[in-house]
Amino acid sequence: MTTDIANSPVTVLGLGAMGSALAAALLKAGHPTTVWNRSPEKADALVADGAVRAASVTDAIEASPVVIACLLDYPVLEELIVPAAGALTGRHLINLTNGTPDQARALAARLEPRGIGYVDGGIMAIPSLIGGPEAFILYSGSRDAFDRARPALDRLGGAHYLGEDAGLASLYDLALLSAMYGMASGVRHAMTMVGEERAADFGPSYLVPWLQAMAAPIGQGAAADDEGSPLGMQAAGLANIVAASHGQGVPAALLSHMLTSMQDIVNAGYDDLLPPLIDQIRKAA
Ligand code: FVH
Repeated sequence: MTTDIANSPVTVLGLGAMGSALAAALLKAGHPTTVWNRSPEKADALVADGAVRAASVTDAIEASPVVIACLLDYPVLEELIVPAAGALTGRHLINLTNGTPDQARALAARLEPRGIGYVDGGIMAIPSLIGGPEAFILYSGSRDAFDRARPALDRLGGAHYLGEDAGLASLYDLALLSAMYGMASGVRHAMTMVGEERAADFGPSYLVPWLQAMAAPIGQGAAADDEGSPLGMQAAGLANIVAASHGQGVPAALLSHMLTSMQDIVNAGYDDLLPPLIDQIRKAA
């Protein structure tokens, strides 16, 4: 199928929290939208807004040149689309289901010989942000499929194409999520240190502005912790955080681990934290 797909039909497979948000954004932008979900009642609100409910995965695929899948995981995705691969031939599959780089590459290798343009995507947003300025989505895989689907993908959030390697979007997605979980664990630790009664003020007044300020240098190519902050000074400060955490009755396992590795790095005479830290993490793995 080689039609120009600007404002053309799009199918969404999977209407969980995220798939429903994607379909709603496409409908709002005026794309004729066909939807399919295992539990069909999840399509009710979208159908009321103009979506077409398909009776089967194959019917859903056949309705549109671009098929967006947003399911729980790869086993579910494969269980649904592999039997319907014949219908997918000549169409473009944009897979926004979370998975690993290897899963994405393996699926691309299975589908591409069948004439299916495969693009893997990593959604960097929560459902309520889809279609808004804060949402962005990473894509990699078939450039042709990405270009053809682009008008629809632009409706979902900023579209960033990373290259023909189908695993790259997943790699970046999971790396970004790992940073988010690292930050979340630090936030929980900080909140526990100050205690429940102070957390309501501490969070918005101090923690959020502090994290925003510390993120800014990363955007300029520097690690948040390297500018004007010698490692020896940081190691001493980290030891104080560990001691204060213990003083507050808060276990500091993660920080103790960081302190040990930072002290090792200082003792070894490094003045740049990142390369030896990456080496240490790789060795531990
Ligand atoms: N929600 C989020 O904030 C994140 C943001 C970043 C990207 N993730 C990924 O998006 C995928 C879908 O996430 P979701 O939030 O829509 O997840 P659920 O609401 O749990 O919906 C899951 C859908 O998968 C369907 N499903 C599950 N098992 C099966 C199965 N055996 N056969 C067919 N479909 C299945 C489920 O159907 P139903 O339960 O409604 O019948 C939903 O459509 C995910 O990869 C996130 O990591 C979201």
